[in-house]
Amino acid sequence: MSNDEYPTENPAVVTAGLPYANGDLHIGHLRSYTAADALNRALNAIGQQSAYVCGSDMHGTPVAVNSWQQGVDPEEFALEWHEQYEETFPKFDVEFDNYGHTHDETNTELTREIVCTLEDEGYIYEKTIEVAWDPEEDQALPDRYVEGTCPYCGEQARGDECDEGCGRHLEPGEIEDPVSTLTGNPAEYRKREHKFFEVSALADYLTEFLDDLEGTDNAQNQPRQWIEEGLQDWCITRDLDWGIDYPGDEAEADNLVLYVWVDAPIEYVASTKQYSERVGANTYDWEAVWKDGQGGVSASDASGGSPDERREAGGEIIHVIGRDIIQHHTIFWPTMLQVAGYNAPRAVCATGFITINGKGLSTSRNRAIWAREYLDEGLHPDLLRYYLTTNGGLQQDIDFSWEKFADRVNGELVDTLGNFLYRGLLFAHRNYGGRPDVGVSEEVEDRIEEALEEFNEAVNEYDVRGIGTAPVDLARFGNEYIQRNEPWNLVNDDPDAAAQVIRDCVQLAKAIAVLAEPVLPGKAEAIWEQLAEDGSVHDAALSAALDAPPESFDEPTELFAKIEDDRVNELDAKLADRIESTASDDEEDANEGTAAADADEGTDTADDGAVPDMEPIVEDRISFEEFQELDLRVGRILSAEPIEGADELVRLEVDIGVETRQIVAGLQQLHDVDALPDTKVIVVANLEKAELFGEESNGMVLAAGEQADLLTTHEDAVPGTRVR
Ligand code: B3M
Ligand code: ZN
Repeated sequence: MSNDEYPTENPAVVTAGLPYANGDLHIGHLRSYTAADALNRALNAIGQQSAYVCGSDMHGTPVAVNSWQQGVDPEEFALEWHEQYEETFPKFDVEFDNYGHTHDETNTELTREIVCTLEDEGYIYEKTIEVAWDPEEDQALPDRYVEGTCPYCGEQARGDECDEGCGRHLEPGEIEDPVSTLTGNPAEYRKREHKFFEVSALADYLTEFLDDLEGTDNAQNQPRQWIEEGLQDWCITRDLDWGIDYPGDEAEADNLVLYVWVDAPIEYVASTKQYSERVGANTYDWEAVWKDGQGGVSASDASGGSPDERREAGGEIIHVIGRDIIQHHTIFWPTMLQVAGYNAPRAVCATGFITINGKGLSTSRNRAIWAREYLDEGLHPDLLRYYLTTNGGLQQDIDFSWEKFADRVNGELVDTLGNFLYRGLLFAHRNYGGRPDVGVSEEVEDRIEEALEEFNEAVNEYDVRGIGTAPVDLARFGNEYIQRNEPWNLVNDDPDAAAQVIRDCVQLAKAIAVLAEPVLPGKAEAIWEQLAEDGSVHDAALSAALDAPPESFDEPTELFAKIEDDRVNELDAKLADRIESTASDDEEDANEGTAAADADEGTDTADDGAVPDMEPIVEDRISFEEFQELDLRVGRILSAEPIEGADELVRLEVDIGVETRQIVAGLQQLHDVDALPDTKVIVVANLEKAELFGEESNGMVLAAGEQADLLTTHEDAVPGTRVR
């Protein structure tokens, strides 16, 4: 790793993608905000100075279209949502050091300043392009004002993003067969002059930047592919009256506003600046983070120096985002920062998506778990924080169901964590009035040290799941330790031994509190209080895990309660009712019917009539949910080589978008091995790894029948696309 380990000498900033101020928050949002919050808390715990900043994204068509639909002024509309977010985040203990918004003065000024620098540095040019136009409304149709077909993958796309297909950013005019979302009319094209940022001139810089970038693999691999395919310049203005005006001469700027993706990430800087101004630069210096150590460099100096050199002088910038906005954070944003003379991000961590009961989260269908509704159910925020951050790695998709949620809460938080703490502390209180007066045993001290080391490693690897499971793993050890030593049998016969075991449990409880703080901040504070500790666990350093807890404390209470089956059923029924009453179900049912019919037809095509040697269809049906557990991806074979000594096997390198896999497949006799590279295949990505002829096989390539007829795709689905 070319970067220093955390904690470093430099201040860090953790950011989370800005929510568009246009609707209720749901678990899709909360996933990123809780992960980034946990990461920031964990960085602080290991001694890294770090601030967590964010803000509402007020501009762009996501706000303009929604406010227009409701007949309200976009500013008023966005501010209302902004205020609601400010209230909601703390309820989930998502504790920003600063939460601003993109329409405030700090961001507006900084954005104009940065755009002027891009101009001064010669990276902005004007070009006449054709933009979509609604003839009836006689207005331009930027971004979400049009829908059409993605030119890259053929899926239905929404304005500037292919949200249901390949996920790419779409430039104005790129969407095919555009239809106005205002009137439903096919859009026309009009010529308009727009400003472009010359991203294509920065390909070498970006390649170097990506080599140093930390975070999740997808945030490095996807942009590499885009660079390889050739970077386009980026249109940074829109014909819209909601946004930050393009700076400079009014007449020249011709009523153009900046594209929302210009001013949105600048809010990361603006929000850090506001924090710094509030607490004072001596406490936290935004310029030390975003500009070079000495308070910034001029833009012309900035183009020199590798990203690594520049970053080392500045702070540790860590972005946590959803995977649909990788392109904005690894192509557009770093090039803007570079030309404007700001430091490069150190890490981009891109989280996977969330499905609900196996189906895509859909706000319009009401298929979501809403933040407010979750709280209204009286469920503790830490439960959801734990579920969302530890369900899988950051990159993995999460399928939420109340049943799975309850299983994890009951198994890990109630049975393991809560059970250990309650039995250990209750025994301690009843028999010793608190902590027995002996030292911690070597075994337990070593185990705690090991847990702290693992936690430190997890932080350094941006492994939020590892951060969250650390306290549960320690509690698991605690349960096993108490069970193995049976202090209840020792109290009378061997009081010293009993005191030792309980002393160890009390220390484990304290270590658990410290380790739990990032993901379970509310519950960690409750453990801290049960131990009668001074101050707050939120200020405790990791090393406090080994300091002796107070000698006396009160009788503990149970920290977690089981979520019973009845409650799960009730929550499920409410969710189902809600989705149903939001209608649009008819349409979905119809679609499902078609899919089933297609599958039936499929079995007929094998032969005309008689179906020799066909395996009968397996009788046992699986649920849609079970099917969804298969992670099938489009892959592209990069290389294929026969494996020596194995007549049938070939070793494939397969690009599956998020990463490249080595897969061993029995294709040698049935295919021309040299012709395999570049073939698109379907890969079972979450199959257990296997070893074949000493070679690791990490996944499986799907093929039909004796001839291993490889499954492929017929359109342009890019590697990594999920097959459903
Ligand atoms: N407002 C929301 C999204 O596309 C968008 C993020 C901005 S981050 C600078 O997920
Ligand atoms: Zn697409």
